[in-house]
Amino acid sequence: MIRIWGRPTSICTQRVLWACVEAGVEFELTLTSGTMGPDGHVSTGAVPYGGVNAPRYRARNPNGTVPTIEDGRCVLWESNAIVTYLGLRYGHGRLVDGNPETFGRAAQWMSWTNERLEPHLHVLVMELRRLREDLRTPGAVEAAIRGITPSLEILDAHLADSAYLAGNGFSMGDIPAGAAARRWQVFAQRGPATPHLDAWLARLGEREGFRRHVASPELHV
Ligand SMILES: N[C@@H](CCC(=O)N[C@@H](CS)C(=O)NCC(=O)O)C(=O)O
Repeated sequence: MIRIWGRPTSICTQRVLWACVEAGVEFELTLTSGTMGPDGHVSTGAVPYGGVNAPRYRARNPNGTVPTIEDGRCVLWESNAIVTYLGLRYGHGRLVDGNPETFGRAAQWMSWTNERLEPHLHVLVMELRRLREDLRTPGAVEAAIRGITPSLEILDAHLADSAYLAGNGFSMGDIPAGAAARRWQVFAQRGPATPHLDAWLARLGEREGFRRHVASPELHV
């Protein structure tokens, strides 16, 4: 049993929860956040889950972000690092396949997701759902859609020739981008046609971890 601190609406936490299901790892989730609670974002007056400023939390994760995990004596933060750890420790044949090339390609798409997709998705979720209306920035949504479009096209072109991101089988590399693509799908008002990305998301939609922790639009508020 590992411990996870995070919140179900955090895309970084979703990666870890989904990876646990893939690897068959049992976990206990402690709801934790400095910015979001059951009723939404602090800017609207909602009360956050809290916990991130507690000295014991900061000792585990000095950034005060979520997620953080504890597995015995191993404490980790940074969701891609956690997914990688879960893959190497518990997910052989499910998240990693032992081939350095597949591993490298999976890691490549995981970093790429943080660089190319997440900043724009963060703007979309904040501007369309979370922030109090008078705090929103005119034009920010359009700029985020323009910003993310070339990367969605790169993803779509890659998936034209590859069933999954690191090859023909599912791997840890599909988790961050898959959760990001689902968030995009929930918020996409307009954007490029991405038939191969859509087909890949439909394949991911058949996976238990995705269904439980990523699929519902309520997890993207
Ligand atoms: N790169 C870090 C980002 C950590 C991060 O910024 N997490 C967000 C949620 S996705 C967070 O802590 N938000 C503030 C909060 O909920 O208190 C990771 O992947 O773990």
